[in-house]
Amino acid sequence: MTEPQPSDQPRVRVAFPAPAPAPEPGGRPEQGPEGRRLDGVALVTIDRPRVLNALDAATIDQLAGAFESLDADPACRCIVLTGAGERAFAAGGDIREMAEESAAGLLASDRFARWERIARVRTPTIAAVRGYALGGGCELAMACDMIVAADDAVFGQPEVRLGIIPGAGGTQRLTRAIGKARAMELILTGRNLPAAEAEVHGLVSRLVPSEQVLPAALDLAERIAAMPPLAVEAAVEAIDAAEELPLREGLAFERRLFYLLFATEDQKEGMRAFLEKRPATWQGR
Ligand code: CO8
Repeated sequence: MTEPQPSDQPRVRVAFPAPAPAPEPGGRPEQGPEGRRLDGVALVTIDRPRVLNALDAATIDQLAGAFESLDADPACRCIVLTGAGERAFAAGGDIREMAEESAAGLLASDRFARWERIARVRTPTIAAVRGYALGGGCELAMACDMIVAADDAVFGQPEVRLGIIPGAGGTQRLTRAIGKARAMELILTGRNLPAAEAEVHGLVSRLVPSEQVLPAALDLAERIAAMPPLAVEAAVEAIDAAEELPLREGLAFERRLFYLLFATEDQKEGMRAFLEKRPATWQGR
């Protein structure tokens, strides 16, 4: 059995700018400091592979801190979140830690406030999922804006098997992503959802061979990071609003953001560059 990890030990690694993936197939982005870096892209890694990257309170705190610092840095245009090792993105909340919790303790510590800090960042986020994304791990992936999944990824909300229900958004985000009937079946039985099924039902944006998941997520992030930042931010805001607003209000919100972008230099530059048949240079203004 793994020894409990001291709570002051780092559980999250941040690389910004992220190293480019090694050129050979399946290479991980681990080459030396002289290697190419991806402009505007951050790579955040949950680093507890011995317990399949289980999410204890210290890990979530460190993740929230890392996401907020990157979000506050205008040079960071896209964040990729992944799990260390090949077996898991994250196998859920840390059951060893949770086993000792009480209702009063959870209420008093408002345990999920730190999870909300992760979902609230405005910089686009991509979960690169290899292996298990269960319980809190599935909820964390769904809190990201996009999920790139390996063909060996396994999603699921198995909480019912522990006598609880999802608490970090699983009943809400999974239902919105794959529909009520499927979410009911998965959450009430704790059945796992293999990657191929997750793709068919729209939970993941892209499915790739397992060794390609990080390169594919970093490539997607690099392409997003190269776009005009204010337009990207407005698009994320408008798409997020689609989950919360009635259609009429969502359309009105989208229209306002559309009009607002005509007050940016990037809109002038983007359209001028198109007409002059040259690449645009974005200012983020
Ligand atoms: N928490 C703590 N430790 C874990 C977790 C976890 N969620 N998952 C795996 N581990 C540990 C195992 O205990 C084991 O450690 P050790 O070597 O010390 O025994 C190590 O990781 C390797 O795991 P296994 O030996 O079990 O590996 P297998 O390949 O046999 O099985 C599974 C892999 C199927 C993923 C299995 O580990 C498993 O079922 N894990 C638990 C999955 C689960 O139930 N997740 C949901 C947890 S509840 C939740 O997420 C609610 C979140 C709410 C947020 C918190 C608010 C308080």
